[in-house]
Amino acid sequence: MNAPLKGLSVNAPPHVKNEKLIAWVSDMAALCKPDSVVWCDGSNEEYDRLCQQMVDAGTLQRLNPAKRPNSYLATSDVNDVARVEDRTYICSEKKEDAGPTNNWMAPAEMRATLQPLFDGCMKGRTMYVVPFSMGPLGSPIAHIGIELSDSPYVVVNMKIMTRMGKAVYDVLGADGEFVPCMHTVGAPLEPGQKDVSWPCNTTKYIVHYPETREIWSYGSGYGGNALLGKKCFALRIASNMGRDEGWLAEHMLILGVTNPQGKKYHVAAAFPSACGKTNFAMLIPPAGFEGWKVTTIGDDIAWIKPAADGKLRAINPEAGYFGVAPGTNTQTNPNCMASLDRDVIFTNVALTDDGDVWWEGMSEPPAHAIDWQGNDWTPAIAKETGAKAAHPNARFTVGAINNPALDDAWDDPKGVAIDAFIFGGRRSTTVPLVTEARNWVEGVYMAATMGSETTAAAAGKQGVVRRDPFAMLPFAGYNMSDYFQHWLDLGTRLAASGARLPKIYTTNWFRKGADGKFVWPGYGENMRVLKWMIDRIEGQAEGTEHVFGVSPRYEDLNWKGLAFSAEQFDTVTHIDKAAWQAELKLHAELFQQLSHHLPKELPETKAAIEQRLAA
Ligand code: SAT
Ligand code: MN
Repeated sequence: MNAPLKGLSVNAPPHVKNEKLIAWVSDMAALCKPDSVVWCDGSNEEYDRLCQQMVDAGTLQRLNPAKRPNSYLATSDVNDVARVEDRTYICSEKKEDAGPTNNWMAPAEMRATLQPLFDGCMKGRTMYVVPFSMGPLGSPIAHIGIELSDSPYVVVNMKIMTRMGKAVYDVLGADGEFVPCMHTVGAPLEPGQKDVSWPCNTTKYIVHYPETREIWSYGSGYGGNALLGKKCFALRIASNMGRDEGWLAEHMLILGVTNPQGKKYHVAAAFPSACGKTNFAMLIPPAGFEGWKVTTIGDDIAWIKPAADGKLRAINPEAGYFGVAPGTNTQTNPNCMASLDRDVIFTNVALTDDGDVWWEGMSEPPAHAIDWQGNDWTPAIAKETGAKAAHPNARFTVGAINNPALDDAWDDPKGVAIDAFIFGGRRSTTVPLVTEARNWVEGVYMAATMGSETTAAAAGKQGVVRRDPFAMLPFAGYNMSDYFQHWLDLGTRLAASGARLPKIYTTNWFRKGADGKFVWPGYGENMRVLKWMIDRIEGQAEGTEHVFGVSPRYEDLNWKGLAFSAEQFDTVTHIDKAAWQAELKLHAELFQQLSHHLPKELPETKAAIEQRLAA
């Protein structure tokens, strides 16, 4: 519905009954001064129309329908290819509530900074009103957001990534709550000015006001900077809601695993961005695991609320996957490749001569392609210049319903009961393949001290180890130490209610051998580790206790169907005393940085590990 602006009237359609929403849209339209306001309905017609409009504008290219039906390629500006963590702010009233791991500015100061940037920022453009539910519509675990954006790319991605559309207004009603998500690419058009294919601004701000639960994003059209339901709402704002209301918003995939007897378990696993969460969530059990089944509930974010029975019930607040393309292939993730057969928006991959897509690690390189920056690309050029066909953070956006391994309960408003948590970092040394925490506190310690080598998902240098507590470093919307406390408190509360707490594990699939190559085969073979965890939950598997937990011995894993020697197993599991002494120094540095409100249980656990290490 295209509503030309008359004064400040934004012509809300009759099914929008929420006065607060209408007033906010009017205020924002007055501030941003778009040419028109469009209230999105989430229909397929709307999706098709906007995609066609972007094809005409050069933002999207339609892929060959014979190869990739109903799919598009978007290529972004070179300065807009990843999340910008140094431009991301948590603007709580008090600095200490944002904590030392977040950029902070006082809300009043930030509002004064953003005001002139947003003033007239949508001139010459359309402001889209995008209603969405994070989580199944009407689920007691779900929440509603409204994103205002001048990017049609954002609208079509939000349709795939969330439950987006008219039905949200029925749940919202006349006085329901919503999180206001304000987004602009920050590229107003003067009358007659020709648009570019990927408008954005070199100035970028990704801003969260936790107390008033607002998001303001300026200058980027890419991924987590612009699809505000994802990291901004479902993690940074929702972590604040969770702390206040006693639940968890986590950077976790959720999977179901069913054993040959038909018994089903649910696991939530946290890994930093671009560390294989989508692969793990879509894992296909390898040879030797006949009768086992893994199903996907979510691949990136989990909202977890304690139910009346003391169980932790989780939903995936999203409805699609915004996954990393490079490295994805029919060996590493066959279910993902099948999901991408049709109905996909690819961003920053290469275009082949037959109108299909290609990225590094997908298959044999094509003889020629157009790279993500629009240049000719051939294997020879790549060899000579190192040019990548696809950007390392190239993405696909696809609906969960395309996933052949989608769990039957993925859309269940009640969520699924979590049996285990996994925390996994990307470490080439030191951290063993898998360790079970002996209790909740030890598990929280493992998660809190997790380190990981950085990836292309965020702008900046790749491959340096940084502490990434709970894989939430760029996503925790409040003081990290208070977040640790929230986890500890939840454990105490659940235990007091007599509930059986989920077990907690850490994993590291990424240890390298002397030759610099990964030793653990990963992908489907991770099932061997997953089964050990399930057996532990059932009290049916042994392990060996060491300084910071329990790990399997070689004979505790099922090796049927895989040639992996005891020596190789030792390379990925052995605990090097000197390396751990150095590692614990890094934990000490982290605790120093987080000393404000750091729960005492964490240094106590560290002291116990040190004692065992010294013994
Ligand atoms: O760009 S996103 O933030 O959505 C992807 C990621 O970092 O996992
Ligand atoms: Mn992520």
